[in-house]
Amino acid sequence: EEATVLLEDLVENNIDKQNKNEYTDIFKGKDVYVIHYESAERFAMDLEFEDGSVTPFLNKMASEGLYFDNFYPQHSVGTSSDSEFTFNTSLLPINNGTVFMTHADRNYVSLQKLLKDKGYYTMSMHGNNGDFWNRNVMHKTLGYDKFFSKDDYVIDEEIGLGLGLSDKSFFNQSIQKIKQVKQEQQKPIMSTLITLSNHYPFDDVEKYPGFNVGHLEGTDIGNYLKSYHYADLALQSFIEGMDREGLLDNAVVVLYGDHHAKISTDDYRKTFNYNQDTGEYYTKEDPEYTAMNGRFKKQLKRTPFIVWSKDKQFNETINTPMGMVDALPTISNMLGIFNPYQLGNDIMSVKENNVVFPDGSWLNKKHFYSASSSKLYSFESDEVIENPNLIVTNEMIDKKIDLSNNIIQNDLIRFFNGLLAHQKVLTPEKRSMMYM
Ligand code: GP9
Repeated sequence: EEATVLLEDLVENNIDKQNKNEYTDIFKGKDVYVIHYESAERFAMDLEFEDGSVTPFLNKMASEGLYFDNFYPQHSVGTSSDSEFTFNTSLLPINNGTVFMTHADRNYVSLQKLLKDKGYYTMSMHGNNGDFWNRNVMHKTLGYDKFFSKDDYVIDEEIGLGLGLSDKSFFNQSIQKIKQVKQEQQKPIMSTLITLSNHYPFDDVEKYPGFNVGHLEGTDIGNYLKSYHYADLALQSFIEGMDREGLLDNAVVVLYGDHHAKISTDDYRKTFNYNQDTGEYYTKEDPEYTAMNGRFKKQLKRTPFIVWSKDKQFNETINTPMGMVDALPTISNMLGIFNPYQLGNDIMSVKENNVVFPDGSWLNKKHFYSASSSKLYSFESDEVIENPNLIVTNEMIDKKIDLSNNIIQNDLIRFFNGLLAHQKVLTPEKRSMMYM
C-alpha cells in the first residue's frame, strides 16, 4: 500500500516537472544509435603521449556534441548489465544481485518500448554469446524486436578477453546489418551496439595497434590505455562507415561508458603523479602529490556521456552532475517520449542534481558522501567534513533506493498499471499521459 502511494507520488512528480526546453523534440523521429562503450573511462580522455591522445575520436565527438563531463554510471555487481538496465529504464540496479539475471520477468517501461510506441523498430547488437548476462531473455523483457549476438556474426577476429568478436569487426559487420534492417523495415530504428574488446585484463597487448604510453609501458594502466586506443580506432571506423552508407543523415548517436576499468588505485595514480623531470613518481611527502591526488579522486569512476549528431554541432559541455538514471529522461525530452516511472532528471532542465549510488553513496556539485566510510568529502578542498548533518539527506537517498528496489522486487509497474486500468489512481488527465 505504502509503495503504491510512493509510486503514485513519483509518477505525479514526473508528470508535473516535465517542462519544455530548447532541446525538446530536437531528435524526434530520428534513428537512434546507442553505443554501450565497454570500460570507457573519463580520465583517459585527457591523457596525451608521444603518439597523441588515447581517445582522439571520442574527444572529437565530445567537442562536437553535447558532452556531459560529470557523468557517473550507477552500476552494482551487475556491471555492464546494470548499466544497460539503468540506461534503458531510469531505475537503479538492485543492490543485492543482478536484475538481468534474477528479475528479467518483471514489467519495465523502457526506451525500447517508448520508441516502439512511436513506430520504431528496436534492436540490440553484441559480439558475445547471447546468454551472457541472460541477455537473450532480458533484451526481450526490455522490448527489443531483435538481438544480434555472437552466432549472428562471422567471428573473424578476436581481441582481449576472448569473450567474442573484436570491436572493429563487430562494428563493420553491424553496419551491414543496420543497413539491411533499415531497408527491410522502412521505419525509424533504434539500435544498441554493445562493445567488448576494451575489457579487463587488457593484456592482449600484441594485438593492439602500436601506441606508446611512455613511462606506463608494461603496467596494467598502460595496457588499458593501449586497449582503449584500439577501441577508439574501432569507434572511428564505425562512425565513418555509417556515414559512408548515409546512415547518419537523419540520426542521433548516444554514447556512454558503462563502468570503470577495474584497475588498481596505485596504477591509476601512475597516470597523475609522474614527475617528467626526474622520471620518478611523486610520493605523499611531495606537495604536488596532494593536488594531483585531489584531481585523481574527482576524475575516477566518471565515464563519458555524449549525445552527437552529424548535422547538429552543439560544441557544448554540461558540468551538472549526472548519473545513468538521468540518461533516459535527458534523451527522452530530445526524442519526444516520456517515461512516467523514471527516477532520474532531464539534465538540460536542472541546475543542481544528486547522483545516488546503489550502496547509498551519493554526490552533488560540491560533495561526495561515501556510504562505506560514512564520510562526507568536499570536492573543493578534498578534505573530510567533520560532523555534517546528513540525516535528512541520507533518509531521502535511502527512500529513493528503496523505491527503486521495490519497483523491481515487487513488479510494482505491472501492479500500478492494473490500478490505472481500473482508474483507481491519478486524475483522467494524468492517466492519459501514462505509458501502459
Ligand atoms: C559481456 C560484456 C562485458 O558480454 O558486456 O560484461 P562485464 O564483464 O563488463 O559486465
